Amino acid sequence: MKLLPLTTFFLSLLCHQVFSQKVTDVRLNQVGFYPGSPKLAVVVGEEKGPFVIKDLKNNKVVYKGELGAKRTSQHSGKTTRIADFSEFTKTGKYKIEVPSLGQSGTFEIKGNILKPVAIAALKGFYYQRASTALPEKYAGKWAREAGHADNKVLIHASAVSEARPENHAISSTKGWYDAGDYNKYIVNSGITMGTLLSLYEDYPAYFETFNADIPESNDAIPDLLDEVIWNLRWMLTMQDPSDGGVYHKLTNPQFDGMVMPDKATKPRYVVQKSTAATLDFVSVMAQSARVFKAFENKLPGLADSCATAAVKAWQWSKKNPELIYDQDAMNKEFEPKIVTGTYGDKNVADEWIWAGSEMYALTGKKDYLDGVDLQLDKPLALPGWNQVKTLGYYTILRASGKLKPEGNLAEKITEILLSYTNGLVTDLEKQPYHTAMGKSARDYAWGSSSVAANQGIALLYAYRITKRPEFLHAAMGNLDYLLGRNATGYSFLTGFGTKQVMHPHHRISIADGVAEPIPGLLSGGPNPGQQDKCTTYPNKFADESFTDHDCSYASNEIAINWNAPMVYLAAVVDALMSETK
Ligand code: 9MR
Ligand code: 9MR
Repeated sequence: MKLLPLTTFFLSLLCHQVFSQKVTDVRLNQVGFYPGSPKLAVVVGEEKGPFVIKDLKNNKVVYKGELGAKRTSQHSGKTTRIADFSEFTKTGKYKIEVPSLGQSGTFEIKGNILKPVAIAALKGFYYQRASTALPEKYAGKWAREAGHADNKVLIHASAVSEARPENHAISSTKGWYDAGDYNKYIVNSGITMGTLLSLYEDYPAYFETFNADIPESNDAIPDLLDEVIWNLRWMLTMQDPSDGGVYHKLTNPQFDGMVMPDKATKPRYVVQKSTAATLDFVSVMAQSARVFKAFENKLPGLADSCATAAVKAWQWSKKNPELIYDQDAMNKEFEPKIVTGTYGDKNVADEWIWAGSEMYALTGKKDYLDGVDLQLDKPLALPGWNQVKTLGYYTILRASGKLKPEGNLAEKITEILLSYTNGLVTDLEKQPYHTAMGKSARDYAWGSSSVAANQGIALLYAYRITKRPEFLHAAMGNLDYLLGRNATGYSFLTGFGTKQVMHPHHRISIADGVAEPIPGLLSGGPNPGQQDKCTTYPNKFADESFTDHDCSYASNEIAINWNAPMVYLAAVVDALMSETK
């Protein structure tokens, strides 16, 4: 008799554990779907179904379906089956249940369902702003003091020029913190800005009514561009006025501790100039010059300043066509030694393609492409901080109507793009999560979430050109991946989903004393490299190698170059799905 309560206790503990583990075995986009979205959930394990959808209002079954055929993951060998409920279009809040197995997180079906996702992901950049306080009015419980004024940044010994000797102080305020750390890196700003500016150029109308509730929200410039300007102003300060070259980064010698920005007060430096940084700068300035021309009366002179900066940086690059940032070599020669993120790109052929394309699109002068190998005989390369040629391709495609490039340049680029995206949409019905993301184990590199998002963008360009629905649907599938339809069961965007990332490697989220991390930040995602050596990874399967622990900078950091394609993907899917509603 006496033992009974204890047995019951253990039994209920056991049940609870089994139940809470199984809950996550029914996986789907934990935010939800447009009425017209394809709607898939993935059931992990040997369970054969059927599945039901229950209305959260009254727990009544509103839809019944059968699970699809068995699929086997190429990464873990695990079994999955698809629950396809695309034909269910009724707005409301629901969960999926596989009676003998468990339930999914909750989700919603409604118009504009992903707009809050796009807005939060853009607002994530606001939370990354350096050199400013974030008042409660905009930052809510994540309000914080100003950090990193960066108005007295020192010239590192590697970066001296005649007018700027060692330890000379320059002002290099504003910009976004790169990631979980507080440094500001030009190379990574390059792709980030390129992605956000392209989003504006591709879908300007959508941003007329897109309010991220930032201090500039009422200023008659789209919030997307207001946010971009915060980093643009910083980037402009990173050019040495004497020769047009651009410093590779602005950084502490060593990473700060896990403290709030206002407590991180160690000296900061700009280090040597590099061709990768300078060409990325050219691209961003040329694209900004184009975009801000239309806002001349609100931002007098900005477009011209950007154009001038772009030309000067281009000229420097012509004189220094391959000056690689080699941090180890630099540290052998100069003090203090710099050990923060390197972004040490050893091949700048792709930076030349991007910069040449942006200058061409800005000026209409084809000579900017002369002498640049456009690599038209090579396959598409997915954009990443060290691979930017495709950003140039996107710009040529966008500008081709206006500029009419000679020969068949736009046709050729279209061919390269479609050959890549046709590959992405092939054999989806064999994939364990029915996503383009993860077909190849190589997709799971450091920052794999940005691979999913950038594949999504490529698919959206392909959709724009061909109007073939499978491209749009595969882009949406990758968005579903990011929001929970994946082998970890997590939604990778902080603040969203029933199984949220709570402990990103992000100094502000760690140090601010608020339980929830800063919202709208995209976690890096699975990375079997496990370079952080955290001991909390569940296993080494490529698609599961993720740990929601703040030790994990290799799988659970956040970064601006990952957030930008998230903004793009969510915003464009919302723009397109709201049109078709
Ligand atoms: O916090 C740093 C993170 O932003 C970087 O991505 C990562 C890799 O460069 O490094 C992190 O800093 C760690 C450092 O490399 C080693 N010591 C512990 C630091 C904090 O975890
Ligand atoms: O995103 C970068 C990844 O591709 C590299 O493999 C990794 C190691 O060099 O660095 C990542 O970038 C980090 C940067 O160096 C410092 N800030 C945090 C970035 C994201 O982890």
